[in-house]
Amino acid sequence: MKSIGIGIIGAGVMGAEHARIIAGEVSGAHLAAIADADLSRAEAAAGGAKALTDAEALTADPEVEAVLIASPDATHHRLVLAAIAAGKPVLCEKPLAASTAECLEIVEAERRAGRRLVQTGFMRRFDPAYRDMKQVIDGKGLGDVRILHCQHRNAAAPSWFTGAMAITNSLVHELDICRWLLSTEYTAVTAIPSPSGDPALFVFETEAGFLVSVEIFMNAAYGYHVHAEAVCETGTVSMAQPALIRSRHEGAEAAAFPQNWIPRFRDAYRIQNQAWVDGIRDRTPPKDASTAWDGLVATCLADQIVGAIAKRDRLVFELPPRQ
Ligand code: ISE
Repeated sequence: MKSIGIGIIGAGVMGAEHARIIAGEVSGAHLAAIADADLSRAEAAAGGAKALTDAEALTADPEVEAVLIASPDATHHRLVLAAIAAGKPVLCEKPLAASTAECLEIVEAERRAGRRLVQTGFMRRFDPAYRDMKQVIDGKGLGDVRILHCQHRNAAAPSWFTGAMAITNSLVHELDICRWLLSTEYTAVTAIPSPSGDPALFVFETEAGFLVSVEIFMNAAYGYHVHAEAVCETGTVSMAQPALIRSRHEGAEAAAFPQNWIPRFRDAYRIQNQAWVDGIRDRTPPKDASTAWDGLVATCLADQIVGAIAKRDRLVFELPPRQ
């Protein structure tokens, strides 16, 4: 079967990482082109592929059979719609779009196209640690889940990060992964920012009755650290610590934390991208992948949390009718 030509939009940190993965670590596909407003950045990530400045031209290029979007959040809506209009499968980095209304337009456009074209890049669903936890939870050997505790810490928020982005750009991962991990929907949240706003604590209620606690800490200083522990009826299951190696020296043990999420989720990105490519080749999207609807749910809940966080009251979520 012939190799699928992938076009990547955005050559920043994530776009360059996706280019590296598609070119070197994914079978059945190759990097056909990469576009970025900054041509030198696109060229640096392109290897031998085409480098462009025009995202629309990339999507229209006949050698580009599928599009991977890793450009700034605000551009996702327009670029996903363009890929759907061109009939090309699209993997869009989270968030799917900046508002619920924009996500609804995408869900509707995909419905009109008559086939699954959109995958939202919630890569944690492909992370081996989350997948192993889900297997234990679904196996019911520990009984039902009572509480899921999650920590999501970044070493330092980028300079362009706004307060709301702790929710729309970081908390969205927890919004997606916890409903996937626990196979339930959120019903309500109580959000409690610390006096300086960072970290913030969120306690979610779910349809199944489980509680989910989430700490979002954008400036945790010591490194990047994501952790989850499910407390079940007869035991707990949690992730091992995120460092890849552990060293012992002079009576002490040490394990280094990564500075950002890329080393921690390197396997997840590779497995996600391979599953996306395999799904295009088999015309069967990967079973666990986050759909356009899942992208909408995350953005819709995030929007409501941003609107309510200052009030500290319990917020009951509302979702548009499922399409
Ligand atoms: C970043 O944009 C990501 O997507 C990371 O996975 C997340 O952990 C981080 O908090 C976000 O800012």
